[in-house]
Amino acid sequence: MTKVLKMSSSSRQTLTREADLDFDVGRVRADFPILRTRVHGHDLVYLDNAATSQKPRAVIEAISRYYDCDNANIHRGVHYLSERATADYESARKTIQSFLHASRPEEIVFVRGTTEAINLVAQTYGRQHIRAGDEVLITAMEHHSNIVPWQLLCEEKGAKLKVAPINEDGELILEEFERLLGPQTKMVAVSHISNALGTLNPIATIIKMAHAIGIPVLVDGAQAVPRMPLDVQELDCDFYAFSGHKAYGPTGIGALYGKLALLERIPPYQGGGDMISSVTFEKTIYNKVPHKFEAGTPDIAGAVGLGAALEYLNDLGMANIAAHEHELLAYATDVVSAIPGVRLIGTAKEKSGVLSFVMDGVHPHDIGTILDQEGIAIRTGHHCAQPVMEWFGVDATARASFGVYNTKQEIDALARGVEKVRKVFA
Ligand code: C6P
Repeated sequence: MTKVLKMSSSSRQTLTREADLDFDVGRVRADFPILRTRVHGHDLVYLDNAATSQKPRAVIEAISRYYDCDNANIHRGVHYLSERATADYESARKTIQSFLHASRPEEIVFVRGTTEAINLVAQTYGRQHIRAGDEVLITAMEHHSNIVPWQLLCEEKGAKLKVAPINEDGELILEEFERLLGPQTKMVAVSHISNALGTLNPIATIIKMAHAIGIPVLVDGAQAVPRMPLDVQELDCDFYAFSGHKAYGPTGIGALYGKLALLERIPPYQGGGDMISSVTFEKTIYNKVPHKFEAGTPDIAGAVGLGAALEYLNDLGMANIAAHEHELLAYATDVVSAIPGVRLIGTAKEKSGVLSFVMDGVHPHDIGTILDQEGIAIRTGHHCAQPVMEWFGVDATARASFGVYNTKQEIDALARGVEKVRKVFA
């Protein structure tokens, strides 16, 4: 049941129009010191970008420069370093704003990553708006981070988690999704790109459908931010969550975009320093958005590193990155699916960045271990998306995921490795 990935002619035309044909992967690779690592006597082939991506020198140096020259706590001191650190942190917020095309920096809340962003929305907007009998609508391909926070909320409130089904290619069945939207639905939460299947969801259509009956939409953008141009205003999503570490930035930092009017109406997530404007034992007045959601000393160096990562991606051009990864995925789909005994898991027409597969008679962990001996890093397991694994009738898959620095030669190495696995288990 393998299929060759296709891209709609309109998306392909857009990418071709905007992509710069000079995208030079050799130059990009030179920006990533870790790619020179040798693994078990082989050049590293890093194909685990959906788990976390490697960091360009620009990011490593920005973090190091921050600690060398600017380190202090932010929003608190009047001294020189504190002002510099505050300026660095707020400038990173502006970089994220412009990367996502949000209308104002106040719409960007720093969080630890996608997981924290979704929990923040569930525990603030969700607790404020969802009551017994209400419904939260997600899809069957969500990551646990976009399932469990809603389950926790539904348990607390006596609400129901509804799951829109997918077809055998791993595509959302839009008519079913629309049928499940109803007067009880109070929130929709959907991944932009599935980490387990690579499916690129029709987010703009989903948002229009939900908004037609006044329901807000949270988009889990963990896999989309590093892979495609984004415009949250054009999408008109209410919340957009992502992690820095998948977008070539550091771990421990990410961002939540929220429409300003929504963020202003919802209560804080955590209490502590910096999220207040005044405190007495009787009453606390909260700080303004976005600081209301950023209690305690944040990951300042992380924010600086994330800002540097998004600037780096902007310099490469997101349309170039999307076109490059599309080419890699199409090539990998062809060569890996041609190997006897391989079955792709996730064959949506619109896909990005991720090739998940299983092999007859071989556990995915064995595929990963044999590939590691060849210097090839992939992820094996359920990818924190157990319900979608169950839907496909597998416990786990082997998953190669691509990034800006990957090449067709590396995919050839992957194919040779998979061929070797097949022979070992023949
Ligand atoms: N997926 C993967 O290997 P955090 O851990 O908060 O940075 O991101 C969570 C998350 C949420 N949504 C999607 C679609 C994701 O892919 C992830 C992280 C990694 O696929 C680690 S499980």
